[in-house]
Amino acid sequence: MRFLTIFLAFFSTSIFGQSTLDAVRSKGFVACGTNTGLAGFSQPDSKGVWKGIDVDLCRAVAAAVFGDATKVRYVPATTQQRFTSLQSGEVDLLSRNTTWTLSRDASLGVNFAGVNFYDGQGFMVPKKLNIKSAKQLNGATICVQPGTTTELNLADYFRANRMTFKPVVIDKLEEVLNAYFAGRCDVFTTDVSGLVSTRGSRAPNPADHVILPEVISKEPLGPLVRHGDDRWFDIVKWSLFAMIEAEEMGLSSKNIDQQASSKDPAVQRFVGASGDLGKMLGLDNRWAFNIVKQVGNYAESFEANLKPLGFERGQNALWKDGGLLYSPPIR
Ligand SMILES: N[C@@H](CCC(=O)N[C@@H](CS)C(=O)NCC(=O)O)C(=O)O
Repeated sequence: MRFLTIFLAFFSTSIFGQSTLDAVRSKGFVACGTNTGLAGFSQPDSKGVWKGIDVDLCRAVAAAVFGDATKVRYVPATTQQRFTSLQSGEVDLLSRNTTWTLSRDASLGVNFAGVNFYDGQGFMVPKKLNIKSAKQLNGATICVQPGTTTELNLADYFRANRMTFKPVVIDKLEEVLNAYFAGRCDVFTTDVSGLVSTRGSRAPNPADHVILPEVISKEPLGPLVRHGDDRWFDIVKWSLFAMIEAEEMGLSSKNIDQQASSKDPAVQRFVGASGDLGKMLGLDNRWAFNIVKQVGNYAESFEANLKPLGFERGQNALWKDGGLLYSPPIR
């Protein structure tokens, strides 16, 4: 099955000649693979408008390609479906709290285009169990979704610490959460961001649940594209970098109009007033201006989507502020 989908993806991009950029242009929208609903990352609001930092990346790519961040069609996928959805060509990119690992990068026919959220795996437990450390979880019943790095790290962690656990593996997020909140498992484990997000947005009473201090893995989350189309890979990669670089340069949706006439050569290049950086990507020279004007810089996206859920910047601060976010030069 996996080979078939990689084979199909190869045919759809390489043999029939149409690049992803051409295909996206002719259909008039970016098909973006998202989560089925994870507050702060990708989730429709009460009016059905998709919101979140992963959604903002889809919007940034649409702003870069079309000069219009609204030209996105969102295609939700579960943990299990997400890679097939990209491999088969159903979506043009996947922007969905997905961890970059060697095995995914090398064996699924995909390329990770960067990291938009540095994370790690954690454990959430009901406060009333009075558990203070993951080391006390020996014998616990643990809810987890299949097809995730979570499932693999969980097994490693328990083995390394000579503990046992009973996995309760459930495909749909909704159902895993129902199982956990109904007490059918003692523990829910996923990326810490997923714990914070679901506790804040889905727990009947968020204060009844604690996230244990241990972070047992590295989960660099980011967008991915299919192998075999470097032009599209570059566009997605630099759309993310443009949001990070804009923050570093102090360019935001609020000031970019006035900065467009700046005499600073770096700003001139960024907004497309000088040079041909957009053209080099096969885009309009105002590609990055459009991203910042319509979507905002990384900090604006973080503040709008993650701050309200209680997230701090932490590792997701810019490198110059002690975090890990770093864009190569946009020049
Ligand atoms: N980052 C991990 C986990 C990502 C993941 O899918 N987490 C779950 C739990 S927060 C999720 O988003 N589920 C939503 C869904 O299946 O629709 C991975 O890439 O495997």
